Amino acid sequence: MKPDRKVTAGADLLLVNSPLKNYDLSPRRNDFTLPTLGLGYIATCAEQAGLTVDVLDAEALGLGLSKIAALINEARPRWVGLNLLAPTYVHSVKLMQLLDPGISVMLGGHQAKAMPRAILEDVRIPRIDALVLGEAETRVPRLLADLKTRRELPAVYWREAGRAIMPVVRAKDPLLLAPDLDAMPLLDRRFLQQDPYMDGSVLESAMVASRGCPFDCSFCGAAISSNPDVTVRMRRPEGLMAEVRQLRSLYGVQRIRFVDDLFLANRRLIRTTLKAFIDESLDMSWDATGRINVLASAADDLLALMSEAGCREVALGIETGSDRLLSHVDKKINVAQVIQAVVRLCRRGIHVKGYFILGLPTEMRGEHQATLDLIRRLWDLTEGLPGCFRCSVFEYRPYPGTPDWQRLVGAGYSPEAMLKYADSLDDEAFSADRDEFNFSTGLQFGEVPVATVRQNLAAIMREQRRR
Ligand code: B12
Ligand code: SF4
Repeated sequence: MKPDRKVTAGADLLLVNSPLKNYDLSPRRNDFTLPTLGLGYIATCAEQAGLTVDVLDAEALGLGLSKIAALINEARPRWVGLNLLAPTYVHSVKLMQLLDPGISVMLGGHQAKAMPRAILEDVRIPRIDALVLGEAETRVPRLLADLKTRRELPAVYWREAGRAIMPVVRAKDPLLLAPDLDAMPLLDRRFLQQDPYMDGSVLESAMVASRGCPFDCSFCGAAISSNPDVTVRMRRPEGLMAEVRQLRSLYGVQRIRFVDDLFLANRRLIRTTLKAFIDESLDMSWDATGRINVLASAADDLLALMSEAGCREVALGIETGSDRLLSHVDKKINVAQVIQAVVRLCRRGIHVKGYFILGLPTEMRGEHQATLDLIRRLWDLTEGLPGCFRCSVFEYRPYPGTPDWQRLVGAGYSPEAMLKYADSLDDEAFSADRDEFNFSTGLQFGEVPVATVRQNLAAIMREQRRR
């Protein structure tokens, strides 16, 4: 815990990020996780509305369930709010069973949005006073102020007398579902456990520059077809720069990590934003996510502008080395574009982190090998360039609320089996910093057996580490 932070007693709302594992049973091996920005934003907005709020990031703190429950019950907030994600759901359920029955329970996050009815009908959960779908900053303060408003608020459900109550309420005010990012207060970092964070000798903070994604990648919980309520919004450069300046002046932050899906994909706003960075002359660097299709064909002067504006590393979803699979997952890119984008960025001195998925549904052996080959090829092609290429490889896991989910259910996979996780590898490739991604459903979705997927994943990450 930050040394000066204790869980606030008697708060209106205590937001809890459930841990990925029950750390009562074995200690956490990571010492860093990105901050829970979503919970931080809800807390910032609720506090501004005059409520007392706290955030307990149990993953960052490596807390086990009994310890979390003890902290909550001792602090006795009026409400507890839990951020449900597929792999942490089971822990959240256990946690709710340990809570003092006098504490009201609010649920939200991607899993709550993906399967609200199943959650409301999950008899293992003792009580659900509000389940909020989607971005919650504007609705949570209203719920806390007066529970009766849950009948008037759009996309808020609950359980009453053992029954799921899911009224259809039209959003009279569109901001209730998609808050105006430029009108929102700047994120109060006191609510974040490990942010700013000292990465080696550089003080780093995470930021969100946009929300929503117009793409429809089949494995992704942010895909547009699964989130028809989400409008794509990019923060205006003035607001972004105000936050950057604040991070610089309050904490001395030297590097920003934009964690949103598409910081560099918005062709309309990106130039103005980059120019704002340059005009501020803040002497800060930043990392961001981008899209291959945009960066492969971007004008040279845009790449030059990125570099001048302090861009250090771009994270790109490459996913696979097979054009057929790229098309199957609806990635809207091809391997030639991947190579073009990576080489162009590295030539400019911008590092690239490529995300890859092994074991995607329908992946054939040759396609699996093509992904491993593409990683090695990108290492070779960028050897000696001013920017470096590195890979971050994951085993495929299907999540509810993704376009893949229905396809897989239709293909005969059971939802229960797809949501059952076990730790997967005991390998140095997964030591400490990647432990949070080291779990698996154990299900085979392509031609390559799961054991081989895991072996190859560990081997390529070991190779990456040695480089
Ligand atoms: C940055 C990020 C991370 C960061 C930070 C995670 C965090 N705890 O916030 C890191 C790298 C640590 C991470 C880890 C994981 N992530 Co992640 N992550 C993201 C990413 C790219 C952006 C999240 C973000 O900050 N969005 C901006 C904020 C403002 O939005 P938000 O977090 O969604 O929060 C809003 C609403 O969801 C809602 N809300 C959220 N929580 C709550 C709680 C309550 C009570 C209420 C009322 C509302 C509410 O209100 C918030 C404000 O508007 C998303 C993709 C995406 N576009 O969402 C994936 C995503 C959320 N991650 C995902 C997953 C699976 C994980 C991991 C489980 C990965 C893993 N290990 O396999 C872990 C979980 C770690 C943990 N428990 O902390 C999935 C979730 C799918 C699902 N159905 O569960 C997503 C959608 C990506 C995907 N694969 O499709 N992640
Ligand atoms: S993987 Fe990236 S581009 Fe694709 S839908 Fe998800 S956030 Fe959008």
